[in-house]
Amino acid sequence: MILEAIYHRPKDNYAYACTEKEIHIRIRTKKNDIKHAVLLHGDPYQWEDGEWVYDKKDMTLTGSDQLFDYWYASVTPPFRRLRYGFILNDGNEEIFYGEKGFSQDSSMDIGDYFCFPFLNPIDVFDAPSWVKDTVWYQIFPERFANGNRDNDPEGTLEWGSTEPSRTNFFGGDLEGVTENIPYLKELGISGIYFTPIFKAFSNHKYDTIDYFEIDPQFGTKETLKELISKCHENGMKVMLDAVFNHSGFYFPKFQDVLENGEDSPYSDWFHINEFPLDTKITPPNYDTFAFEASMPKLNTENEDVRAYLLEVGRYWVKEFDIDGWRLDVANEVDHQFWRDFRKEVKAIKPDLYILGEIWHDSMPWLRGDQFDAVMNYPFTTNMINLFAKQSITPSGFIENLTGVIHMYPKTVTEVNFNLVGSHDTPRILTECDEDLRKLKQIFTFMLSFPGTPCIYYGDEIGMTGEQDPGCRKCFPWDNGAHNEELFHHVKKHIALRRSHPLLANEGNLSFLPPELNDGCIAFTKSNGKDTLFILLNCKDEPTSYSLPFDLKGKKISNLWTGEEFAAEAETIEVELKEYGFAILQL
Ligand code: ARE
Ligand code: CA
Repeated sequence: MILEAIYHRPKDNYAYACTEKEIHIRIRTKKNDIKHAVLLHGDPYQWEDGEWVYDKKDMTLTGSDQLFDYWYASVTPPFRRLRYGFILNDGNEEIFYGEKGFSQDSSMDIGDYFCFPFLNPIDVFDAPSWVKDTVWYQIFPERFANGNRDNDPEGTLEWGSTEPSRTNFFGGDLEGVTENIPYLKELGISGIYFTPIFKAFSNHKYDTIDYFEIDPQFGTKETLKELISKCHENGMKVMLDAVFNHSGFYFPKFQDVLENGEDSPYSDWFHINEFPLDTKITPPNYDTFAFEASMPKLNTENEDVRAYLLEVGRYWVKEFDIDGWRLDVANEVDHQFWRDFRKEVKAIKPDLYILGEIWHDSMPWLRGDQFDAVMNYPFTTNMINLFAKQSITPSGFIENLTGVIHMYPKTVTEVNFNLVGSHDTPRILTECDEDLRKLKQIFTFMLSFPGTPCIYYGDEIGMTGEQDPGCRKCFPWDNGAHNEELFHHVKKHIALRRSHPLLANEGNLSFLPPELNDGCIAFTKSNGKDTLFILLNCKDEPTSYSLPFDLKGKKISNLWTGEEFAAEAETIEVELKEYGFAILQL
């Protein structure tokens, strides 16, 4: 047994309250080392005749990444307190593992067990449950639709007449979105995430001038109200982008510091390293987002700044009834600020969704006191590497994704924001080298996988484009430019996800061993009663996949084609075309 590989910590992704009664415990061991894992658990205060009273529960192997296996058990301690340890067996020896280390037997002092002191309801991770059933659509407002030519900024170009550049404008606005709600409804969308809409200088609006105004190019507060109420009438949530890490260059308070230097009442609103400010040198002599002189970093430790930004957070929730905040560059703002932010906005709307933009391991922000979820870019990378570029194998993909899933509690994974592209990345069809078959598979996987999936505007009709600004083209409203086949593929998957909660966040996921067919990804979702089987052929040639279950006599439905058949033989072969897929109800 390789003891060095064994890891557990009684917090975060390894031990967490899943509901007000249930605690999930996980442990990591070396891959293929342990044959059997048991959780030994009891209440710390329950003793009989001087002996501690405990139970044992078999743990389930929930997956493996490159180096490790992950085991899981769920317990419902009657008094909400838990002491526990692990009995690990590799077929040769059995070892007990507790907080103080390893021992040959489990008769140790109660203080040597791991401790989950008390399940306090307030500490249960409580992301809004509607998110689990939401399919998002990300809109970059300048490029989705121009619904009002009167608000077009000076120099606006003809819609789609040329490639997007860092500085050009095409006139997209909020009315354009409102007009096209029927289109989104037809697709099956249930939430829209808007990149920033507040008054700013650039076409992307990440350089805020006024956090309390809608950019006049996009509309007015009235048009936003109208948009939100129409979205709500049509069963769509609305999430806005909060850019609190930095302001824009033309934010009046920054202009004041530029002008008055140390004498400005706002001199402490930013991180100034030296007065007077020099905007021409790289890096500037004040902290910024990246090295962008036009994006001075806000000092969120300053009380006035905190009060100001918290008011922004509250204002759009209270006055406009938005349903979510996406937080830009969330990992560069202090944790304390985000704790206050959560308290303030959730006090107004308890089921508001708080989504942090973090591209990396985000556990420290996902403990229930800050964000509900993060943008799941590790998911994106693996999706691209497998389905689009084939730079990793199906087994590598399964290992990596298993790692991502075990990086967070299950309660986080269910609401985590899965995307395959955004305004910050090349278009997914471009990543696929414009091979539609690959893109269809990507949608099949994303829309059958746990989490809350998001479609970047136009990906559903086959828009292309490189890294920004190329990925920010105008949505072509001429239907001739839409790939109808792709649109229907996405639409059908969204509908299927809605009618079969097992395709979304119900039940438990388990990948089938990739050795069964090294060109395929296969996984099941099961709630104990029903099981779905999802299969994708990642190869450029047809294949046949033998289901490793005894299904004789069972009725099987193909959810994609609607066919039903009774399994006559013990083994069933599923024939797949190149880049084909199947979704079966077993
Ligand atoms: C412009 C150019 C870019 C250029 C950049 C360099 O368009 O091509 O690379 O300048 O400074 C907004 C605009 C961008 C603009 C940028 C600066 O939308 O078009 O870029 O402002 O003017 C990291 C951060 C992450 C951030 C990305 C961009 O962690 O928070 O970089 N994303 C948000 C928004 C952006 C927005 C800003 C931040 C600024 O979503 O749209 O940009 O408000 C790795 C790293 C990540 C890194 C990621 C992408 O995976 O690990 O940390 O994200 O790459 O670079
Ligand atoms: Ca317009």
